[in-house]
Amino acid sequence: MNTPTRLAVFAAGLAVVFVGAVGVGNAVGPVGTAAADPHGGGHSSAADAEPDAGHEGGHDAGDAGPSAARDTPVTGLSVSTDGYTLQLESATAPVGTAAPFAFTITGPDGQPVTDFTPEHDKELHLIVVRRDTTGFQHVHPTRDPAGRWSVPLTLGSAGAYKVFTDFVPDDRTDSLTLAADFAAAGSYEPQPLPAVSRTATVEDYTVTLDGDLTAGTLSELTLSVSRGGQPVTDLQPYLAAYGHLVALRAGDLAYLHVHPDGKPGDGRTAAGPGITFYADVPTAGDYRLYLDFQHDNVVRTAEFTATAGKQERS
Ligand SMILES: [Cu+2]
Repeated sequence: MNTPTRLAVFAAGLAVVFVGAVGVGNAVGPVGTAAADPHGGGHSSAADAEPDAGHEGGHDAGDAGPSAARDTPVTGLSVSTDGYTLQLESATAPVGTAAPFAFTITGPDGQPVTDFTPEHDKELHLIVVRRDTTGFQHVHPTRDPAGRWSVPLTLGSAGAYKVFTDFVPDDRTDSLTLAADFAAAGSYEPQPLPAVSRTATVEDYTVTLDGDLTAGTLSELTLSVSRGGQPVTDLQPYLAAYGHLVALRAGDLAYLHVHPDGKPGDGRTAAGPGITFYADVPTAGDYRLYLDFQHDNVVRTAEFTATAGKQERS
């Protein structure tokens, strides 16, 4: 879909939400009073202005909610939601050796799900991270016809881990994020959250972060990649984008939905140095950001700590 068409579709979606909010207001009173809030239009305009808001990730316009202050859903804290459940085959994993990490996603009928709508070239994205935000891995398991997923996983250290699965069952249009805990036995030395920083280095690359996270909005972030002081302008497409950004909330590792702005080959998205994203930020506070980007045929991850500010109410 081209941008004007998408904006038109999104506007139509907003209209439906607004009408729905009025209806709720009339029916139940205080719950719907947000629809009459004179600031309502101003608050929703932040989402309105973003060309990709609510599209790339398959969000429906209902995410904006009926309330005037945008109420970003918190995701990635539940092992089961909307009838879908993440079932790990084992709650433990070894350290220092590649071992198969296996699981199923069961659907509302209790059976393993076997029909998924690919998102960013994959049916399912798996994120593994230690509870202290270290040891991040973003991998892509393979599924057998019965719905069992597996991926070789090598953990670098012992500790309490969290795993996220991000996928779109084919009877839905929006992605689901289910999460579960597992543990790797051994001596565990938890690390403090690294300090807030706008630069990160990975091997001989430096990545800088521009833009600010703001609670309750789609926040625009641009991450710029340089190598040896020179901007990198030949990033390689990786999973249908020049970069993939995962953002986790410090404290509980809630999982933010992040949408890239543009995609390789769309005629407007450059292959670096900047990669732009819109992050759906639920609350103020600290977040850990992980950028996967590919250059010279290697995928690397740059990590940042960033603080989301409170939403300004004018
Ligand atoms: Cu992925």
